[in-house]
Amino acid sequence: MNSKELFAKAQTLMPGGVNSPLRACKYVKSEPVFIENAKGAYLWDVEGRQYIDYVYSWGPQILGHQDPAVSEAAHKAIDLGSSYGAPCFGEVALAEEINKLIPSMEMMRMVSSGTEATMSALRLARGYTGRNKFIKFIGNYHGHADAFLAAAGSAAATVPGTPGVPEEVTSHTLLAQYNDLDAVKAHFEASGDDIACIIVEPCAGNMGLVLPAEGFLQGLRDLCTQYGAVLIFDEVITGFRLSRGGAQQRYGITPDLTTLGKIIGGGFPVGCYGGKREIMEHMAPVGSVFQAGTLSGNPVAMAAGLATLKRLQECDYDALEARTKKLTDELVAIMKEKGQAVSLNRVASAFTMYFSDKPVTNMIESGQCDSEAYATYWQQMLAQGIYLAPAGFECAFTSFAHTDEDFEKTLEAARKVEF
Ligand code: KE4
Repeated sequence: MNSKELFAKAQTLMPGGVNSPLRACKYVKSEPVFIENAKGAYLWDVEGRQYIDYVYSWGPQILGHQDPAVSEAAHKAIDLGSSYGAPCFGEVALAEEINKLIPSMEMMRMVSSGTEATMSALRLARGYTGRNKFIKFIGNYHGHADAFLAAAGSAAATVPGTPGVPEEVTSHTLLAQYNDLDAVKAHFEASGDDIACIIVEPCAGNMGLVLPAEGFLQGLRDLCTQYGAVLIFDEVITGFRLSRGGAQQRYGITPDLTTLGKIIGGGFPVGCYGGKREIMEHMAPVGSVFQAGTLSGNPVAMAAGLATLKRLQECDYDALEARTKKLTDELVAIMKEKGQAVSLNRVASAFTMYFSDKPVTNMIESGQCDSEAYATYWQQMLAQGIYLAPAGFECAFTSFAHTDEDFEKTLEAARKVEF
């Protein structure tokens, strides 16, 4: 069956024909292509068409698809069994490697998704402080746990509200615009002694890429310290993407808890939350805050994640960042030659090109971008074999598998886009 036929059948079996809303390509007024396999920087669809990938499974495949060391580790692990439901070496090895690369994570727990990581971190912060309220930022997406579905980003940014989440649940969710430190201060002045935590994407990736303003993260750190609230960095995207130590290493701010996902699974379902030992020891079975998971610490996922982190220590982040900057600078120049007003946010190997003549520093400005222009751009780039995120509220990612020739082909395709 071709993609069209598969999509028609999929829609009779799954809502929207997908297992995650973004993949339905509604934002770009298109139907999805069904992928058959992937290798390095490339995807092939079920009709054999090749694409240069800039989605990389929404971030995990920073090494490129089927990195030999990661594949070998996963194959070796699966030959020893797929899941034990008991402690195994891989859990200890991956936790040790994460602790080495992110020292603030003195103690941690593996789960099976970023959502599990953030929902557990929130529960822990509430259990540790005995407080209920928490602060999140409009346009930040922390997965789909109820409490976070208030002005969330990513796919949630494209659906009006979220039926099914009781008002009582989100009544404890305090909102502020990203980069608006005064709004955060106001929340603490009003409810400081009932605010358990701030959860923040230290570099936002779910309203498109939005960088933290100078002093923003330090301001959050200081406020949490002042009011005894827990600072949670949601590094599901930024972890091992912005640097080998994530955003907290790049920006030099130490959170109390960190959540991870995506890259640490090497393409397998893994999430992780961790941080100060004193806080983490409130988790069962040591403490009384409960969280559990059948496949937490899955041995195959642990092996793939560990192989990924080991390989990343051989990779040149600065070189990839420089190459990504060169690509995006040229992309912007091409769009401007076409008379398209674009502004681009980039950090390390992640970027978003907004169809807007204004800088994008929060969700208000992101929402004012030209979504029609993005849909046109996306459709024509896909037709030329360039696979971009099918939504304007996402990041594009480069990988260590991208070659200069891939970037040149991407620019060539952009030159041919007609608006
Ligand atoms: P998962 O539950 O999807 O593994 O992770 C949730 C999550 C948590 N925190 C951040 C900062 C995230 O970006 C995510 C998930 N990211 C989206 C894309 N931006 C996943 C893709 C999708 O929903 O299909």
